[in-house]
Amino acid sequence: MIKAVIFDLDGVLVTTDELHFAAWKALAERLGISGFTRADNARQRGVSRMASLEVVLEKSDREFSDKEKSALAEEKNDIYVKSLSALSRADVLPGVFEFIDYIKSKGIKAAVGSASKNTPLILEKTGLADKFDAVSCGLDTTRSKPDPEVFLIAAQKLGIDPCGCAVIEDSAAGIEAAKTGGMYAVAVGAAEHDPKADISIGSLESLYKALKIFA
Ligand code: B16
Ligand code: MG
Repeated sequence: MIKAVIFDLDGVLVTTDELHFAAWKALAERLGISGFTRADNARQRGVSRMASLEVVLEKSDREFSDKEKSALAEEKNDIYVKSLSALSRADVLPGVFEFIDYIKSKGIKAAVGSASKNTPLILEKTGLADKFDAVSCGLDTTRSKPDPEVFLIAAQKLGIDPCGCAVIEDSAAGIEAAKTGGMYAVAVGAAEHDPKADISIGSLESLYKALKIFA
């Protein structure tokens, strides 16, 4: 029986996936890397900042030292964080507040499981901060998705066994992490049709509407 839902952040709760794309694209252009596309960005979903940087740098014909890579990751994060200044409740994806209230009315707990180190800032700016029983993010982890660590920490903070948790994810890395962690995996958005997911649906809003039919 599902006792908790662990929500991914970027691309599931909030539209920040688009802001990540814009910031990486700006960095790529600054480095003279042309042709950084949405297909490249799809490989950055759910994975850490440094792993995302590698996706950009593999399109370059020069090598970068570890020190240069750290500076580039920081440069991208500065661009990204600046773009978060305009973030508000309007950037929360459709159906999110309703879905969280719905599961809570059924006694099911809600947590966040995100690779992003900017999770606290994003939750605060979007009015989502007080909606969760636990938050696990890139600030808590040493390994990133597809390692299950971020979801296992969320389950631990909730005090619920992994097998009682359902993860909602928009990335292949996140779906794999949920399954490796022994959790139920729901694929939405960009991860729709992921063969590793237990169920797959276009959006959280569609999932909420489907649940309400049987409520
Ligand atoms: P940051 P999620 C992930 O968030 C993003 O999908 C991924 O593109 C990003 O690289 C990662 O967070 C790290 O984010 O640079 O803000 O620490 O989808 O796991 O909520
Ligand atoms: Mg995501």
